[in-house]
Amino acid sequence: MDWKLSRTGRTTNRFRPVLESLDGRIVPSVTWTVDAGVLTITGTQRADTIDVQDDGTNLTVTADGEALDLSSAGAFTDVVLKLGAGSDVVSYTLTGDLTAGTARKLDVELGNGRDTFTGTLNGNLLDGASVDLTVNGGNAIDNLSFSAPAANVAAGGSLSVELNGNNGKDVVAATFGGQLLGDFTLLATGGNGKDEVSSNLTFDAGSTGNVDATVKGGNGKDDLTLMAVDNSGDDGDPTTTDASTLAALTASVDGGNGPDSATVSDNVDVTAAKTTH
Ligand SMILES: [Ca+2]
Ligand SMILES: [Ca+2]
Ligand SMILES: [Ca+2]
Repeated sequence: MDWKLSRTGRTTNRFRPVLESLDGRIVPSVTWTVDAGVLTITGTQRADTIDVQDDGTNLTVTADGEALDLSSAGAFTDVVLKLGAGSDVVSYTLTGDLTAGTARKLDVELGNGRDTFTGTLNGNLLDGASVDLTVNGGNAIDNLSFSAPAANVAAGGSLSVELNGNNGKDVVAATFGGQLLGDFTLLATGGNGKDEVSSNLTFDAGSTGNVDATVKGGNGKDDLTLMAVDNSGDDGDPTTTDASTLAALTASVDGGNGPDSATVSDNVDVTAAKTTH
């Protein structure tokens, strides 16, 4: 650049910096507190987007695209997310193996509004590690999903997932696949309204743990699925039928009130629903 031109062109400085005052900020933002080991993240009455990334040791929380600075939060064991009204979007992703002995507890209250929750385990639960996830959709049409397509649960570990659509026409879906040496508990409910609740579970060869899976439609005409594929005893020979090596497998579908339909595997008990195997 010609500096002489710059000097003479002062009044048309094209690099003028622009500063925006935050004093007049109208939109309230997500806040957090830590009390007695519980990190509570509170959303606004508008649409919030909260993403929780869990590398198996540490959590990184992003709210509306901005990372929350939790450096002063100290130690916490439980995370509570309260989203309030608005169409909120919440995601939790385990990106690595959950460290042995770690207890991860998340409680997500999506509140009013059409909300979306996506839970994903892309890692295993190592010895004695546990994930305890509870999601309530609250009122309105909610979409709740949990997916752990290849997540082994080691000895002494546990995976507990509760997804409640609550009021409104909800879509609730849970998927698990992996070798289970510990405990697996699932409760997926539609609540009031015409809901679609599905669960597809596969327990890989060598699984010796406990399975307790329940799908409930609640009021309204619901479309329910619970497939519990028990490959625990698979010896690799497709011509033989292998006995389960799971310590226990309890799986049930309860349609509740309304003309419900259930698609289930043979090991699922069905109450109050037209059943398709
Ligand atoms: Ca909100
Ligand atoms: Ca809701
Ligand atoms: Ca519902």
